[in-house]
Amino acid sequence: MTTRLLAALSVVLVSTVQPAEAQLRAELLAGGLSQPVAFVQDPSQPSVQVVVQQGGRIRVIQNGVLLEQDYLDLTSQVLSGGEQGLLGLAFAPDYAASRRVYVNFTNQSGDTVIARFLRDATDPLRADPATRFDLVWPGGARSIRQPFGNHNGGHLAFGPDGYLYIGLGDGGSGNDPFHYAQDPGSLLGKMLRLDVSVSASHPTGYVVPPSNPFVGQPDVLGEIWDFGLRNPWRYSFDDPILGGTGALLVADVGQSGWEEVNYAPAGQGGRNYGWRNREGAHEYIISLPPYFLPLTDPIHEYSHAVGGAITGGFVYRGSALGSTYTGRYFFADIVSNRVWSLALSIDAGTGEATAAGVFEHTAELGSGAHGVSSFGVDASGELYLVSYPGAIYRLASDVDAPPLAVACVGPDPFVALGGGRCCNGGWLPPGIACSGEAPTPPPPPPPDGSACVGPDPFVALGGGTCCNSGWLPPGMVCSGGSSTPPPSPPPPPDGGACVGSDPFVALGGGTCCNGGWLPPGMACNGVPPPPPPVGGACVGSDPFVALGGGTCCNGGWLPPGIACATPALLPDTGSCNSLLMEPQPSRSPLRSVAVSPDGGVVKARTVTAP
Ligand SMILES: [Ca+2]
Repeated sequence: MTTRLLAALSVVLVSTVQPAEAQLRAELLAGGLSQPVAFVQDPSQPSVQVVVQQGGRIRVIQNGVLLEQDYLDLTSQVLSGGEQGLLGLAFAPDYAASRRVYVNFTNQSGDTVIARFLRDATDPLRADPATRFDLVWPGGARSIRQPFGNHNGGHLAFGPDGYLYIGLGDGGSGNDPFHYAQDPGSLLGKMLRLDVSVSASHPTGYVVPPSNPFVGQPDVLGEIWDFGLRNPWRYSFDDPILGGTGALLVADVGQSGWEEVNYAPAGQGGRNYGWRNREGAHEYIISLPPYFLPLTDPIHEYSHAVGGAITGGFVYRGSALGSTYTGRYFFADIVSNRVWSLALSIDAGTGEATAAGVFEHTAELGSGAHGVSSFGVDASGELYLVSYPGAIYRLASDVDAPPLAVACVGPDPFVALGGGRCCNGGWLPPGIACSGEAPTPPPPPPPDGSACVGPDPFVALGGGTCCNSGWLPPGMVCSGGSSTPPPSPPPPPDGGACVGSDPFVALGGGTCCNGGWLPPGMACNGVPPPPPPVGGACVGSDPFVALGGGTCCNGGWLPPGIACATPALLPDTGSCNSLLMEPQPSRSPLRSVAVSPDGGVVKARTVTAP
């Protein structure tokens, strides 16, 4: 079976069905952590991840082992507690070469710093604290003023476009009292997009990408990518390197009633996610207008009867959970200790998504669902839970993910081969595994009624094929589309036995010579053949049994009542073949004809092939 054929048989589906229950489990990767808030893959070393602790330490996990030595310790520079602290980290996409890593923390003044460090020049498991450079913001400050202690955002992530995305909360208090999230002159309550691939000596550490959506509008800060966020607590890109779409998903923590997930197709900025004019998809405080319309509603929201503060995760693009979970977005609520995933139904024309099939995983994840402050993804796309009480868990599948419950269209095309297998909506031939399962053995021969009756009549030609209760001669293909040729018999050994029965019996008997039959009278390797029996033996069984029994006469069968004439020598040339096999096209009658020595047909049998 060719790869091409298998590919043609495969059907790619987007799952909108709910996964079976109790499929996932949380495997402890590392414990002993203090208030972890992020788990980030080192892009230069697949076996290394770092864990961001809110108090200021950045830990190293190498090959699943938490190391003693920190990647970086910013404890003395961080104001931590409540929603403040060291909150986010992102490695530059070119980290292996540039050694650049970015962190987001609350400084001792309570303001937000985005600082760049370089990996140590000699130790790949450390950052060099002496290389700190704080990005310089419009107006010249090296930090972003936070009017209140809460709603600092804190996440950092590079997009597929190579730009650094910084999610900032509305500055705090409650209900965004200064309407910052709709203020075009404030960085607060926004998603920012920066190009940080500037030289080491660049005075601000970044430039505004000229393609940012509000560049050229004098009243709007060019750094702004999106408006209307309250406290974006974790966002991610559906990673194209792992097969994702590049979309941006932003979880935004709600105020009084609604937690929300926002979605934008790849490269689609300039959106207004609504806060504080809306909370979730609900009109909220409208005493001041939004900066611009339209407002973009979340693709998913849940009420405070369900949870109290959302933690955004990732679109799953790994393999350990099985294809059932591919493309599902995972998220959690750190207040109610719950974890869910949802399916994304993506419009092929617009790239916009709608959410469907929300499924809760809380019970099956056990303690892994407790206090999820963040999610992480490793180099293979596998998903991790960051549990704020102090542990990292890896998501795993409790059982092999079952095939999707999608029926196959049309009849099984492999019936003639013993029966195919319906796999995720497509037919597989016998013996081919479905979705990583062990191959199933071909089914047993078909039951009576479809099995072929009697022995293979084509043994002398190398062996026939049983096809839908009829025998086909060698070289003919059984209907059903298989191009697999029937097995051919092994060649006889030199000087070996001949295959099948003597085709020259009616002429008096051939000679088996080096694996082939010679007609009567021919010598094998100079050795004369034995003389034929006097009168000649008759071929096969008596065809006149039903009439009372025939007579064998000079090698042929005579019907009852006919006397055998004086024995005579058989002709020494075979103008008539003793046994005639007529290859026929498939679905045509096959005729096996025995011819008497004098040329008369004494027996004819028809086998019908379908
Ligand atoms: Ca919103």
